[in-house]
Amino acid sequence: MKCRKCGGAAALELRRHNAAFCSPHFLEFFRKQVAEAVHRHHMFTRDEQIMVAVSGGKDSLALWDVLIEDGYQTAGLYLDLGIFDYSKESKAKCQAFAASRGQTLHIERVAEAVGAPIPVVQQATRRPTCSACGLSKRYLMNRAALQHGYPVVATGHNLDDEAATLFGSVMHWQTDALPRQSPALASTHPKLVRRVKPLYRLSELETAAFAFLRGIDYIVEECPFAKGATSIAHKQVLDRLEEASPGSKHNFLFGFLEKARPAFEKIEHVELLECTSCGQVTTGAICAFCKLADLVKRRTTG
Ligand code: Q46
Ligand code: ZN
Ligand code: ZN
Repeated sequence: MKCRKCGGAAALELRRHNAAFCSPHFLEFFRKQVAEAVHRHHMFTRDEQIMVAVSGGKDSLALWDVLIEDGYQTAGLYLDLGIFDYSKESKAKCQAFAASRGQTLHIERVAEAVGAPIPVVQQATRRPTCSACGLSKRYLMNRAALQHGYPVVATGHNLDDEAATLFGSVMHWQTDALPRQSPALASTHPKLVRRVKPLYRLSELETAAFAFLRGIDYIVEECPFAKGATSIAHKQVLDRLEEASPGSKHNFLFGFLEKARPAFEKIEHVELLECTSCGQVTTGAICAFCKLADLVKRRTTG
């Protein structure tokens, strides 16, 4: 197989693009896809400070690497979920990455904000671990960005993640989730920062290859709670489709973004209020995060 660009020996075949690249041209392809995402969705400018949410995994560290190399002003945000050794190791990877590139890494401890680490939160609430975890992550990302003055948070969600989330929302016809499925969510309130996903055009395999070729030291193990998550089952279904017909994930996600999403967008108009307890944006009187923290407090003390 030959590189599409230079005709040299290809290191990687991208079936959905019907192309193969040598290592340098794959890195170039990857960076161009990120630049295209940033440009197309007006994600951020070179004058803005970008907060990159990093988990220590390949996707978020690959994203941070691309943005640093491209000359953007960035800082990392690591959310310490308190999930046993997984959190310790992933934090160490983020700290080492930030130090090696001379970048600032902000760290937020979930245990401090919610009152307990995620495994204890799960026991206290008896709800699926990922639901309390996801809620806490979204809340703390926004709060940290506001506190430190970043107008935008970038996350490492890739094409596989986005296609799986869309699949889950469609499976259950969560029509309120569909308009929020987007590579870039604008700020709709002074206390909500923009949220962007510059890797949405790149597959998990491609980010893994990029991280490997760039020599990024990331945590390979997944969060121990990921195993039972339904999103994994959705990913497996899509993997089988992709295997049989390369480009399926891309067509599913991009077709939705271009053709279907606008229809759902129109029906979403919710009034945004400020939580009477913490001041963050919510649709009720007390935000879901404060309710969670209150529940954890009641169930873990007393
Ligand atoms: S960290 Fe949290 Fe994920 Fe672990 S508990 Fe679930 S949501 S799987 S991306
Ligand atoms: Zn080449
Ligand atoms: Zn609140």
